[in-house]
Amino acid sequence: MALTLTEKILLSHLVEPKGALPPRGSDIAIKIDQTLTQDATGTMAYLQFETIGIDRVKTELSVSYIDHNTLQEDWKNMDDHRYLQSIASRYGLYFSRAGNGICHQVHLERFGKPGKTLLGSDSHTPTGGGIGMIAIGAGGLDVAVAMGGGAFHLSMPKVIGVTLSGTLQPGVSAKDIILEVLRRETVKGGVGAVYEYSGSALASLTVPQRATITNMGAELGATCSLFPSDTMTRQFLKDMGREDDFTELCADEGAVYDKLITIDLSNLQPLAAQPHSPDAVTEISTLAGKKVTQVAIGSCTNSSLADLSAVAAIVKGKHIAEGVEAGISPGSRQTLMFAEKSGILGTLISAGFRILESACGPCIGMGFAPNSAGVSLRTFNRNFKGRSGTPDAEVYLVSPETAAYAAITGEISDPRQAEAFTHGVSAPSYDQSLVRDDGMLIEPLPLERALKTQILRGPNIKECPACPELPDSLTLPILLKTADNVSTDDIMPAGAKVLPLRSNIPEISKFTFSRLDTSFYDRALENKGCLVLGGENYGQGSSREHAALAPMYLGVRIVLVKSFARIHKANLINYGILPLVLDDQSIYDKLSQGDILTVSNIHTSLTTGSSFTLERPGDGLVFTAKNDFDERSRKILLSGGLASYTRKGGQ
Ligand code: MIC
Ligand code: SF4
Repeated sequence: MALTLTEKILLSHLVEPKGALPPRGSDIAIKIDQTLTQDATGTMAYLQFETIGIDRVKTELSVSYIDHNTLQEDWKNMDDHRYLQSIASRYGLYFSRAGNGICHQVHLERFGKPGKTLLGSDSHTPTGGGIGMIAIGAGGLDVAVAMGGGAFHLSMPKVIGVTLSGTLQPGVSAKDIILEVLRRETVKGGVGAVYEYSGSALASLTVPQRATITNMGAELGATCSLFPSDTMTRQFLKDMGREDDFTELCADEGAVYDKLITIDLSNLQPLAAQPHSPDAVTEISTLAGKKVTQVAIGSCTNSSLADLSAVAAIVKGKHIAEGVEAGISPGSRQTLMFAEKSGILGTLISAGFRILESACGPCIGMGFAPNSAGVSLRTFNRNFKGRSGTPDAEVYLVSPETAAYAAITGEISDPRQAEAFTHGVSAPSYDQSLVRDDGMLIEPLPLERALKTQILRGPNIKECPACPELPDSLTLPILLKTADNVSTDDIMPAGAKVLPLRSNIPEISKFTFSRLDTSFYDRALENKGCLVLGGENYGQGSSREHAALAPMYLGVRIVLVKSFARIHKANLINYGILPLVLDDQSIYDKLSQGDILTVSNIHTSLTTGSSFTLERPGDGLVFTAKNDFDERSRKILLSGGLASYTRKGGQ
């Protein structure tokens, strides 16, 4: 049978069921070849990994990156960095030091390999799909299990084919392609699916451009996105000095897709995602003339050398408009070094760009917040309200070309009108292979030396709290009722104030739901056990398991919603919180904050697979919630979370 590329890679890594891929939606387990973690999720992942009790990671390659917590307003983050470095030395991981760049870009440049599987404790791990990998984001605990040699469990995804034809007009770029997909598919359109790209346009799409698309595929809620491995992939790997890592990979002729999308790149317009959702996409022409106060270029979506060079071509000889602050964070130190060598950096500095660190920086609210009620154009992937650090800022997600043109004009305008495109001024040409830099990567130590490494634990690193077991029956108040599309940023914000507390659950839990309801923490402490009611796509966005861990710590036992985002649902299960989906969505409107609900026979439902029955004792309203868990998830919930399930010998 003709297979999609997704099916081929999954089949070659299939651990369960044996032999053949099951129907879409069934539970599968796959072998993980590579893992990555970053520092904001890494400490919890490695605290869990340490409890597995093995001497060395069992993957082909595991890398620990420092890229999120680099503001370091006090000792806490550097303590975390030192803990993570000592863990990497002790357990045989590569360590990417602070300053080396954003995990996804560095991984693509230095480690990504076509046909391999990658699991990362960051939701943008699917960036690796740009180089032909099945690269999936997950909670830190799942990544810890994979480092210990355990398989990764997921639902057999649908495969959505995206056929790209034509050629991008000058001034229109890869970011506009993924914005177009988001406009059509929405932030929940990709749940349970892999987007697999093909078509004649691929011949002109480089790996960094493809990686922009697979990176922001995370905003579709997709499991991952995937490009074939072809001559463009070979060229990229050659530039990176890793041609030996190349393998040619594509879907079989006649492969069957669950759905097909076609985009003619020649007709694509420059686009923007408007506040406050990555799928609120419109044409730049509809926003033309809007004054801009800030421009930020960078993040794991758009910080490659090609992106910086496109920006340089547009701003060369010009100056950032008065009233605009513009900053740029190169995605990797290698990119920064090359930008310096090729003159790109000089052009950017002359134009007035502030050169920020090679790190996540403003994307996760670590500095460079916009002014109050400011209009910020960002080349990033998320514009959830308040994520920039300024609650009333309007954040638009755009291409580097659109951002650069706005930086010099001071307003949103069509980048195709930039001189660089109207007068055919091309971006500086460069031979990327001139700079390859592994100087800030520390290689794994040989076992004998590794075993002698002492783990360095700072005082902010607190143990991960244990999960309570789920009783057979629970009577709980609805402590919070939320709207649709609540993101993990709403459940557990990031930013300069909160991120340094990622290794300390008691402290970070004080910020739980603080964006939605500042009284939640105190009310949760008073209630000692509660339920959260959510709408559609609950838990979209980041993979941070703190959005499950902190609610668990505060006594949230059940989250009842219309629908979940994939990673967050898995994190809730891993931390023993029962994630329930309403059978009848109209019940949501009948329930209010403050209502008391009883769920009985939880153990029977988890054992037999029957639906859950809930009752509002006040007026006798009875309704059901789906039992849509696979067998392993049910066992994890019965064991009181993944850590306890694993300790009891569960796989
Ligand atoms: C994000 O972009 O929201 C983050 C910060 O990279 C998160 C991870 C985290 O919260 O640490 C993600 O995307 O998973
Ligand atoms: Fe970092 Fe932003 Fe990418 Fe998350 S989305 S990994 S914060 S650059």
